[in-house]
Amino acid sequence: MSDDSSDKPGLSRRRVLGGTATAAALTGLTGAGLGAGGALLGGTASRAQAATAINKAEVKPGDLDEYYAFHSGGQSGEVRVIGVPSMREIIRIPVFNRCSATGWGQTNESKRILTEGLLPETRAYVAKHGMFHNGDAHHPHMSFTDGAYDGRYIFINDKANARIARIRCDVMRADKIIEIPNARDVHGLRLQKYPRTGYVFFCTEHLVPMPVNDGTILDEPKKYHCVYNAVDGDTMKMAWQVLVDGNLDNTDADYQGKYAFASSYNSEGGVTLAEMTAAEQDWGVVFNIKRIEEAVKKGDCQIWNGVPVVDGRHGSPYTRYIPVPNNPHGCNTAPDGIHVVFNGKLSPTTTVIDVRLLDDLFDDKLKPRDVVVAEPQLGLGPLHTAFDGQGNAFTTLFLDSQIVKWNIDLARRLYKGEKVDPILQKIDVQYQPGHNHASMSESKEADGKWLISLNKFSKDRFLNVGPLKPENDQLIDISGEQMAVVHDGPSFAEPHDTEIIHRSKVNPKNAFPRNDPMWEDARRSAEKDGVNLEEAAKVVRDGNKVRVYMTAMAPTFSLDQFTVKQGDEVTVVITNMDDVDDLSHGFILQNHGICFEIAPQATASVTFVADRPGVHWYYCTWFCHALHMEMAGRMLVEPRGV
Ligand code: K7E
Ligand code: CUA
Ligand code: CA
Repeated sequence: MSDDSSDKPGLSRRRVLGGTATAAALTGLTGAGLGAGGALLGGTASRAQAATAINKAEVKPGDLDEYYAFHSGGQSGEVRVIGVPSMREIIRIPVFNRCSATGWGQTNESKRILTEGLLPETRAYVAKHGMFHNGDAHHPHMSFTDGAYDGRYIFINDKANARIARIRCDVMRADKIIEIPNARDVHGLRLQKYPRTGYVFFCTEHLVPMPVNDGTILDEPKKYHCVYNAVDGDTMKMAWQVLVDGNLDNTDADYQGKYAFASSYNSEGGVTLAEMTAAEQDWGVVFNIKRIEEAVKKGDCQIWNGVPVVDGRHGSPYTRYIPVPNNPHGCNTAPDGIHVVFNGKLSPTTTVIDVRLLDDLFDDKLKPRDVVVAEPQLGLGPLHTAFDGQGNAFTTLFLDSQIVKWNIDLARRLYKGEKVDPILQKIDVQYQPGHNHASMSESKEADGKWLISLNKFSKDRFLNVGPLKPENDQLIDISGEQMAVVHDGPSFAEPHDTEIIHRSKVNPKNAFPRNDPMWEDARRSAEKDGVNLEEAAKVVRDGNKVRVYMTAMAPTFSLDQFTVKQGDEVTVVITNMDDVDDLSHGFILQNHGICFEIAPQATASVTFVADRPGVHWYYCTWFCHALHMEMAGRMLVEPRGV
């Protein structure tokens, strides 16, 4: 261990945990090293091996990556698209945030998507106090058909404001965002794998009064609840909720379309750290999808704010609670379609269940702990597990700052009493990993090539940028016997989760289809005004509302000026008639806080009040032509009363 260990993040984190965690959970914590800080090669991988791996990770200028990684953006509210193995950030997809470059959160098209799925009381709140411009995006997951990624959508949660979003992979834009009734947050999110997505499953994490949280119940935690949720991914409408005991954290689903799983770290139903860590064990919850669907159909549920809510607390036919030590976190289904891993967090173990035993569990032929088939001791702070599709698992050890590679079959044999060691290798990562993800890992096509470790601290790994440091997304070659770290990638607040998906699965378009539903509103308003969006160069006055229609075609806007009166509510609608690859235009209106992007063949619009008499230039923001600087025009605002 290095000599400056007193200020290592891992140790201070341990101190935090040490305050209230149970003695059992802390046994051995103080002896744990943080890993040899700065060492490129972890564990036992040889230097030669690592050099070959680094070679493999090189993507030469002009060459394309083999995989897309979709990173969540944490509290930045966005999704980022990364190329693997180069780890180059390729683009950002604004989702729950406000994006200055694209105008997401400002254009009428994005505002409709951001508001139409809000619950009535939230809509009233934002109408009064302004739009939410933040989100806490944790779990991006691509839709499945028959257990394989199908390239249609990425779904992602907003833990901050209880929303889930759907991103269309054909254009890499969010097209639906909904707020979840009866809850105050959304954390773990995974998708139905079979026969297809299908359901978007997700957890609510923080206990709140349900179904009404209006102040009539305040400091009475015994009356708080969490629910497990299913949304129909095609319609983005709530399908059902299941009331549970305790809280829920992360989730996953099986490959048979029968069961979904969630971890709970707060079986105690506590509201303080001390209460939430009081028990030695919490649980993993298994949800019986067929039974829940039947209950909804035959009405064995209550309707809370329009959602059928099935009572899945202890003793119900809809759930089973499997005791799991201790404040478990990640919940991961293996690509073998058989094993589900709950990661112990405060316990140095992961708990593995076998989905083939679940029918008997629900028929009460087995007890909850009978479906546990392995519980290997892996190291300190296991949070999440990824898989290589060859029977091996890779678990992040937050406190040890390591990834541990272990074999599921060996872990089963150890559990049965054989003298075997399931741990194949431990490798240091820098530092403190949360999620990890292996290429194609959450699908039946897991291919065991690359692993990304999303580390929460970068500390000394990059040039010092002041008190706020980036996270460190490390790329690890897992194709050989031994893992090797091959790349450090700084990233801004804060990828929690990622998916590495082969490029053959993702087929984005180079231009929007002209009839895209995204600007249906603009098209309808244009039709009413007798304007053809594709040829528009027209100002339509309607009382004090003015609609300005123009096209953008490098290097001109079809209107190089328009005149309005002070106080007019002005809507500028622009259609990009260029259909060349990579030819976006943009529109900035000076001194009005307005900027948005118009992708090839897209229409985008913004509405504002022209309350500043005078000359205001607008100009194109996306470099589009040698005469890009000249792609501009003037808005002339006549003073009121003229
Ligand atoms: Cu572990 Cu939100 Cu999946 Cu963070 S969660 S690490
Ligand atoms: Cu159009 Cu720059
Ligand atoms: Ca607990």
